Amino acid sequence: MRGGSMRDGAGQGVAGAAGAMEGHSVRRVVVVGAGLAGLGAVQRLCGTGSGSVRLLEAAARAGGRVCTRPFASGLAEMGAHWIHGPSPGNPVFCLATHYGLLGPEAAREENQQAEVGGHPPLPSITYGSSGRVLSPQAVSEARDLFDTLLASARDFLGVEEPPVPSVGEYVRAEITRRVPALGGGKEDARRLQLAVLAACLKLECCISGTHSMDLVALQPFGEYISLPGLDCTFPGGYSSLPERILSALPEGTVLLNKGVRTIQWQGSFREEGDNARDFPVRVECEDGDAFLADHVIVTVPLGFLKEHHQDFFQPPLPERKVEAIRRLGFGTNNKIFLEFEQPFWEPQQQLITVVWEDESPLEKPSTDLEANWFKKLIGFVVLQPPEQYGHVLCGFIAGKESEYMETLSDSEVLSTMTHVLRTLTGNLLLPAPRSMLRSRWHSAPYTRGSYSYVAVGSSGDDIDILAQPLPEDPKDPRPLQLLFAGEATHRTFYSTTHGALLSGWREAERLNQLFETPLSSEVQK
Ligand code: 6YU
Repeated sequence: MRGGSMRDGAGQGVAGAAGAMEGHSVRRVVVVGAGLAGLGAVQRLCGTGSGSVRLLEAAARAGGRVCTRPFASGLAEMGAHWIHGPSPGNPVFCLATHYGLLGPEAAREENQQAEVGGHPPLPSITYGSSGRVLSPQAVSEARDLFDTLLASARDFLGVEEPPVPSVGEYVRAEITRRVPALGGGKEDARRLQLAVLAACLKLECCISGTHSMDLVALQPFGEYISLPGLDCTFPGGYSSLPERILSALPEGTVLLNKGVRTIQWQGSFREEGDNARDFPVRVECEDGDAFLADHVIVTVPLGFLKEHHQDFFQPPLPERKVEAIRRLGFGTNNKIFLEFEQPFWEPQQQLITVVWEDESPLEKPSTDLEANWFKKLIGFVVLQPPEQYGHVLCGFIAGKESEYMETLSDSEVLSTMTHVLRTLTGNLLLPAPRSMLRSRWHSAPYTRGSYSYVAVGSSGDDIDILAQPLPEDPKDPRPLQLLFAGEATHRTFYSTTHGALLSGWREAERLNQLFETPLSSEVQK
């Protein structure tokens, strides 16, 4: 696979991080994907000035699953919402603080030290499907039980033979054991407790980004680490972080609307008119442009890899990596923003949760998506303060029901949401929301879902296999041709922005270490 005519890119001399250093001895790096992993990688590579870097992004904007849009009188986070665990161990928190992007609340010591295990306590109200507000005591009793069961599901890490394969099966078995005692033995109270537990499982589906907790592996569940700190948001939008990183990069480093079609590796590619050097990797874009490189950091989402890995890499990835891609989970969690003329909630309420009172975690959920998709909605976060956002609720919905919602029109979603809220509040005259905006991460062609989880049949080892650079042979004379970053490659922080950022830094550091050694004669020939 020698030769090949370059219309653009490397053939023109790579600008960017070390454009001035461009020459035969400079390593060329291409990064694919401008989410936090890709931007983090480029940030670290540019910092050293030891190679030339290009970042290729398919979309018309950087940020990936960090995506802030204007909505109502404020902003809507279509993707990442909170910094999970904003404390000194969280690089997103540290970077955002360094750039001055967070509000004064987030900076408070008490905020950073709070241990909430990923479930920050917010003042909430729970509506039942019979159109009434449910007793806070009954709700919190069931939630406390669920939290206890979920915490115990984390104790199977390292256990050779867990009792059941999935978190869902484990939790249900534990609930079944406790059924006689639920609700103090009273039938109505027991039914309500079961309905709240069913709602807790749906919330956990949103957190894990999965259709069902029956798909989430029990044994490695405890490997995910929750950092201390009360989750916080970005007053100027989450996108202020990628934008800030982007603005500090040398001009010309990032190319938007540059979808990559294939990555050829283990090759020997030369630029037209330059026989002095060949490159092992050739990155071909959808528009026909091509970039030659010594190293490519691939940060495309696991959802994209699941769908395209076969054609995306030539030669195909080794079987071990293909199996890891297949086994790891990547599900959908979407948001539905609703703007109201006037709030129907009290000013102090920050969370509105929903319980379908006839449901039980011990019964099979309905598979009739058309009739029941909206029952997967867990409830709403109230965007605050109203002076900044307007009267806006942000609903969350995961799984196949969420994917089905993506196929509906805006007006269908809006009218269903209106119907749901009228049912829950018991107010059949509740005015319809004034406007609506929702995410559609499953349909997004360069994402194909929301974030990763460790699925039944996979383990943290699969995450490490996914992260392993290629070629696998450490003695290969042309090492680190393909490197892999992105949230799904972080063993303990997968599914988060800090996991994504750290993974990008990790791969940049891997290259920076290599760059400290001189180019081998093999590469220079
Ligand atoms: C967090 C949160 N959060 C809600 C929702 C979503 C996510 N996350 P990117 O996709 O960003 O970048 C890849 C780029 O590659 C992209 O720009 C593509 O266009 C591009 N690309 C693809 N193909 C290409 C091609 N062929 N050529 C060129 N370019 C190509 N995280 O910390 N706080 O509140 C949320 C939330 C609706 C969708 C989230 C949250 C996840 C993060 O958004 C996500 O991990 C990172 O942004 C990914 O960055 P990246 O660079 O890797 O990819 C036990 C246990 C439980 C485990 N879970 C607990 C944590 C729960 C996670 N939180 C979720 C909650 C919300 C609300």
